[in-house]
Amino acid sequence: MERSPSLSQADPERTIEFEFVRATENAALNSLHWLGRGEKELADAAACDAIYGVFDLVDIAGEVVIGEGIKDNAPGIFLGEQLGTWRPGSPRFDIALDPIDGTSNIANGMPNSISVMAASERKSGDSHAMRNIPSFYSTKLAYGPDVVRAFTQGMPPFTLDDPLEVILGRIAEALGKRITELVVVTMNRPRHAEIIAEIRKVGAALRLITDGDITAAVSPSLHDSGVDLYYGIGGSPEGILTAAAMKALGGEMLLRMWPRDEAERKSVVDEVGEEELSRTFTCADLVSGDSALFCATGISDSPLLPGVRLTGKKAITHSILMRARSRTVRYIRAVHDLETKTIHLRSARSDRRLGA
Ligand code: VTB
Repeated sequence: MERSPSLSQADPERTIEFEFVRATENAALNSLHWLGRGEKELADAAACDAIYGVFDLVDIAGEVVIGEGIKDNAPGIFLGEQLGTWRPGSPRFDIALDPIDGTSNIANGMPNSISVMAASERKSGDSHAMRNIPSFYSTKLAYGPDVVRAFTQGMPPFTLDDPLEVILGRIAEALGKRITELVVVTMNRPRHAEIIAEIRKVGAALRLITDGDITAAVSPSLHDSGVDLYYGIGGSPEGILTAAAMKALGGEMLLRMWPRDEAERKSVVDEVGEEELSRTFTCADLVSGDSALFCATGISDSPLLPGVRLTGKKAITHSILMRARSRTVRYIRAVHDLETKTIHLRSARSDRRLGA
């Protein structure tokens, strides 16, 4: 009798997803030493080393389609790099990653840094499942599933060009709140001066953060985050990672490229054309297909996840792991025994023993 393929063959995401948690856990554990030491590049390098180290031992054929480095001008895992062993028969994944979102935060010992990865399975013949947005920054507006539901039930849609008063009015209507009860998060930046003034004028509460807009944009989609809307101009690659999470959480994000100056505007137009530049992308445009997994581990505390806790000879990590196909969201609290736990690093000849 011919046996049907096992679930892990038919849907390799189901088992491979746990390797992604190992990777972000190890990135968090390996970079923790750099918390508050003013060395953001060394923190980033430690996180990258751990991610490479995990995937050097995992049978996938992963291609980095959204990497870092270019944006931050830092050491990093770059676009086009391969992760995994690429052994024949290994499942093919497009990978987006930010080994540390919030490197300045970690360097300054501040909250809001996570290690984060997303992936999408690429079946043979498929083109890239994740879109690469060529501008350095994008405008992003992210809201949760209750607002999405209100739209499907007939609430008039809003666009990125609507005044914030209209947008906040609709969000409040969808959530059954008054505008004054809404909480909006944005990064504290001079480029947000107008947005900040407008939100205050309309009367919503504003939480200003220094960095890390993936956790900020995902938080309206989490019930207990206390955040109703994320709005602001932040990194474009971070937007793709956010989109993968949104697909699993049922929230939505509108994203439009925001060139910094005329020169960037021109280079974006040359690359993708005027129409793409002014287009508003939704999460389904940014991560197409039904396969998306998103995984993050807290390094320092954020609305999404607590940071790493060190308690004597143990380290406790908190991760979130989710898949768009099943929409299962797992919160994984892992207790690592520092006397036995080792981390495989690409750079080292032998595995790093954390407690040593
Ligand atoms: C943004 C944001 C990131 O860095 O890219 C930001 O998306 C950089 O903003 O989450 P500035 O150029 O204004 O400093 C993060 O906050 C962290 O990488």
